[in-house]
Amino acid sequence: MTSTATSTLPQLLADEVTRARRERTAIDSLTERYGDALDLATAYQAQRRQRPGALVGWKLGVTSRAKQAQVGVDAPIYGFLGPEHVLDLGEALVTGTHIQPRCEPEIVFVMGRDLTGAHVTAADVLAATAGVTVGIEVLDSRYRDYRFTMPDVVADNASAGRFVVGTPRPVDGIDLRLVGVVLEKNGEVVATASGAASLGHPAAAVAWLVRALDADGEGLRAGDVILSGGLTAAVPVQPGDVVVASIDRLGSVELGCR
Ligand code: 0L1
Ligand code: MG
Repeated sequence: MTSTATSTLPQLLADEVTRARRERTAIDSLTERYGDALDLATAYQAQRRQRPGALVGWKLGVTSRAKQAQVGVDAPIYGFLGPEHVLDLGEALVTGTHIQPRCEPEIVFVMGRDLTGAHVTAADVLAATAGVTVGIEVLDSRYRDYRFTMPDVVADNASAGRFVVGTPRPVDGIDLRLVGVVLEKNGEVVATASGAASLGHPAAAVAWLVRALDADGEGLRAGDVILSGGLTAAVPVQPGDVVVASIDRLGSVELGCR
């Protein structure tokens, strides 16, 4: 464990969140303890210290009104996706490996080429996209009862847990604002939305991510998988649950829990 005498605040925060994740024990809001010292820039530094060597991609968070209302944060954030977050198609979610998992439907982009820049637009994102598909993100906040501030949740890698994605298809001819989204749990429809729920257009959400990364001299790489933001409120899951996300033109993906 890192000692307070020798560690910077971002490292202390990263250590606390990492321990909570490893021990599957929820912690109280870090903002309550660190106050104004835990600003957004410090939170992103803490997040960066948790990254694995190689990334699979990125996730947008809190991009829809439904999500903002659910967690009380009112602006988008981002997190990283590493190999440890990937669930294969047909692989069950073992809920006991998480603290308080919740599932939400996502429109997923797979990048066809690198994309960087401070002025990237939704059109630029679509031009750089190899394919789009449906996904389910499993969230798992390390904060008790999902009670957090914006810096808290950024330091916790935007509640990233696991994710599963369908088969990408070309985006040509699909208006991602208009695609209908249905989230089912155990055969019942629990939430609906359209693609426009994520910052007006899922590609606009990805453009926001590119601009945010650019501020730190980073960007998207060809092959990156991007979760463009939960389109509905997230639904809690427990062993025995089956969650299905269906998105018009993009297909369906199913996740069983045990
Ligand atoms: O992907 C998301 O929208 C989640 C970001 C963090 C908020 C949450 O834990 O629901
Ligand atoms: Mg999400």
